[in-house]
Amino acid sequence: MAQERTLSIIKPDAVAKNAIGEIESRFEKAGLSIVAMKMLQLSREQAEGFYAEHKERPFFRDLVDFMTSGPVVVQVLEGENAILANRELMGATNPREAAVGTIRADFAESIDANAVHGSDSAESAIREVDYFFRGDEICPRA
Ligand code: RTP
Ligand code: MG
Repeated sequence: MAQERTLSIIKPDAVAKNAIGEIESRFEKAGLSIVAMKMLQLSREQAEGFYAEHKERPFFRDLVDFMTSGPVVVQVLEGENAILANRELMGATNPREAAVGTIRADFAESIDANAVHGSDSAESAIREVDYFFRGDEICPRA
């Protein structure tokens, strides 16, 4: 299986409930390596640009309001099949539909405050990693 990189965000709800460490631990225990990370307070412009694919959707304003409501932690995860592996760790978008043991089942409150983001395709991962990190901010494992 190919080594991949994916962009992960710990959203404001999970940061507010002091779940950063537990969530990062799930990535590491699953064999994904954190090769870049930073904490940010997103501006509206940053959040709108990141979620530009959703700008015509009815939930877009709520999504931007939520993503700018407090600090987030953004990280690049690297490992075998990292994009799908991270999506499986996250669980379904709506925590009520998320499988037992997933991050969203354990930490998310609602479809809006749903704890984490993860890139959904190889193309998205490249765009999203580039959106938050310069090349020299990524530190691959030797
Ligand atoms: P994400 O992009 O945050 O990883 O989540 P996702 O792929 O599972 O879901 P996506 O369809 O990309 O939607 C992005 C975020 O928008 C919010 N959302 N609200 N009210 C709604 O129907 C609705 N649908 C989506 C969620 O917070 C979702 O994570
Ligand atoms: Mg998405």
